[in-house]
Amino acid sequence: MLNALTLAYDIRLVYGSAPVPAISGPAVSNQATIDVTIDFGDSGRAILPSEIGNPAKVEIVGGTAGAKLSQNSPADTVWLVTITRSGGNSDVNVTVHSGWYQDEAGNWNLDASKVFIYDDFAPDIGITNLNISKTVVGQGYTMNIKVTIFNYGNDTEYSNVTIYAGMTVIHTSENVPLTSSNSTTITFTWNTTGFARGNYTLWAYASPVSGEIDMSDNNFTSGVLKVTISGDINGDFIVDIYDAILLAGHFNQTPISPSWNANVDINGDNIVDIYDAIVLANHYNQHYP
Ligand SMILES: [Ca+2]
Ligand SMILES: [Ca+2]
Ligand SMILES: [Ca+2]
Repeated sequence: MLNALTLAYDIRLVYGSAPVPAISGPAVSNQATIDVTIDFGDSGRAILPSEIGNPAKVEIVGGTAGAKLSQNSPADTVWLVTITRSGGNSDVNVTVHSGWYQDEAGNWNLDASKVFIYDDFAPDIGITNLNISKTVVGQGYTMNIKVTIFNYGNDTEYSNVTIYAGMTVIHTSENVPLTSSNSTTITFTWNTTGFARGNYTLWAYASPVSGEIDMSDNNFTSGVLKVTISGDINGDFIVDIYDAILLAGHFNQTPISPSWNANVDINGDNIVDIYDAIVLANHYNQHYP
């Protein structure tokens, strides 16, 4: 008797209310797409792809529902769907309309709606380029690294920009002022003294500014830089005739020369001359390992 009463109470508790859909997603700034989770609040019925974006069912205004990213197995009652903004700049309103989705007890779902607001000038910065002056540098010599940051937002922002060689921090510029809708470039001369020979991935990171949401463009990776034996111009970690041929072929050249190659300018003084040849000669036949 007691068990039967408990069972009846449990049934009423579980099936007594209609499904309440929930719509959630990230705070939106100026992303072109947003990932929105639509939870139908009941596992009793699978949701069909045709019902997502249907004006009478799951209506999406101001954007286009893309492919479903995940589901709540086995029934598709929780959808994660990417919505692409119409024209890239409209607010997106997601509405689950009432009266089309029913739970096992025959109750219709309730209405739910959420607006994702587009802000064209939300705080957002991004690194747009990382330029290295050479791709092969003799151990102990210097090279220049330029990092370009763009401020997409409405206000002047300040960011700390950190440059890495592999996982090692080689430079930090703090509170770099970034004016609205403008690029800012910081230049850093890296002295490779003390860095082991080998390949380094150079990359930079700009710390997020207050209110920034889109962090995907706050780091930028360049190609690989070789720190090698001084005199190794072609980056094969041996100083030999092939490097000497390169040096001879670019002799007397400067950055305005049509075939200028910064890697040949071993000492980095913007001319390929006898001083580079002396460095090469001093390390001739050296190799690593
Ligand atoms: Ca950003
Ligand atoms: Ca070489
Ligand atoms: Ca030189």
